[in-house]
Amino acid sequence: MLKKFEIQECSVRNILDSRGTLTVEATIRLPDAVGISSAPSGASTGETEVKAFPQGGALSSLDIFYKEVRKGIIGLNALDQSGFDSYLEKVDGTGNFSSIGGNLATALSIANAKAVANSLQIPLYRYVGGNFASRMPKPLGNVLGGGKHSRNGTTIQEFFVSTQSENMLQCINTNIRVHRRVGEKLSEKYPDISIGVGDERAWTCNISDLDAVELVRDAAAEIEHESRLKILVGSDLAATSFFEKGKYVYKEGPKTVDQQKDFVVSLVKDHGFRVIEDPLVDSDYDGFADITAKVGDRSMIIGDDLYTTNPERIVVGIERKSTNAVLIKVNQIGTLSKTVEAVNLVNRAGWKTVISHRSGETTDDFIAHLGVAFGSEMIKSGTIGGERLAKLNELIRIQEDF
Ligand code: 2PG
Ligand code: MG
Repeated sequence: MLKKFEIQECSVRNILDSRGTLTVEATIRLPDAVGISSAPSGASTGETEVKAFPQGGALSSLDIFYKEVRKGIIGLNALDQSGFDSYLEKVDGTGNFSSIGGNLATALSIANAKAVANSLQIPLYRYVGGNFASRMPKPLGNVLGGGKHSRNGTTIQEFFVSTQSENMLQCINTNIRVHRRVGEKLSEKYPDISIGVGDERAWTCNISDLDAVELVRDAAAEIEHESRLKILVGSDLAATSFFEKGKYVYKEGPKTVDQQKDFVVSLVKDHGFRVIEDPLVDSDYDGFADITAKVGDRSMIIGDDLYTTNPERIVVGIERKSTNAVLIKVNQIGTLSKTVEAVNLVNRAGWKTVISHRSGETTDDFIAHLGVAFGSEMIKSGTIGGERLAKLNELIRIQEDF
């Protein structure tokens, strides 16, 4: 092993995420470089994602780290990312990080990659993506929503937009213009209803899901007309969160499974939605396939809770043609190596990846780098808010390299 990449020291601490919830930040020290990273947390977490924290929560991740994990990391070869990640899996020993916590694993895994990139004096996207990483993902930003990200919002978790321009600043700024227009339209149309923002700073307001569909669609069309840029509209239904006893229970009333599928198809066919995430409960691989067969030629159909970035679940989805795209979140699976395995499977199937933030974020910008490294079609990272703009502004900087 080159002495340059031998891990000298490793430490972790609790920091706070954008919801004010404790999470974990890790530091890896090499002889000539340091890597620091922190892990975000979800609110609408998938059933099959790794456990973010051990029993006892974020505080006990620290105890476990200093008692059981740290010693084995010191002396490892940081350049051997898969060896590093295998050690984390081995020391956890449960297969779902429930003993050390997926957020501890994620922070360590990414901190290790950052330390190597810093030591090599190249950006993280170049280290992970190699010489051929050259594609900038298009920002996908949440403008209106509800679900588990706010109270009394829509049943559907997110309505989002993605401006299609080669200029990153223009993409980000135009998504923000749609966000602003959605806010203006809400106050014009519903002067008596209070308006707030959810965890990701999308607007939230007690209106029906169908009213939200129309409002976002119209706001995007106006900004599309004004900016002369193509704007894709879509939605993360996060349907598992309102699936109860075989029905999709909207605040306006329940829908049967067939009605839900028809509704989603009409979002694409009648309302022009071009990005659909988690339209059905996260066990219904075949239902997803029905929707993909009907409108997958016109729209991205993305699995998030369906796959939880888990290679084994992605293989099943590919076999059943469930979707044509996969949402990628490192802390759903816990290590960079497993994430890369997931991305490679998706790419080999000819599908698209969308790298994503979590609803509770830190200011770490590593997903901006991974989105470029993976050649992702889009990066889902909100529209406004410091922790969201940390990623988006980093993409503006990265674009200067191309
Ligand atoms: C999602 C994410 C991010 P959470 O469902 O895609 O928007 O939400 O982090 O709460 O799982
Ligand atoms: Mg989702």
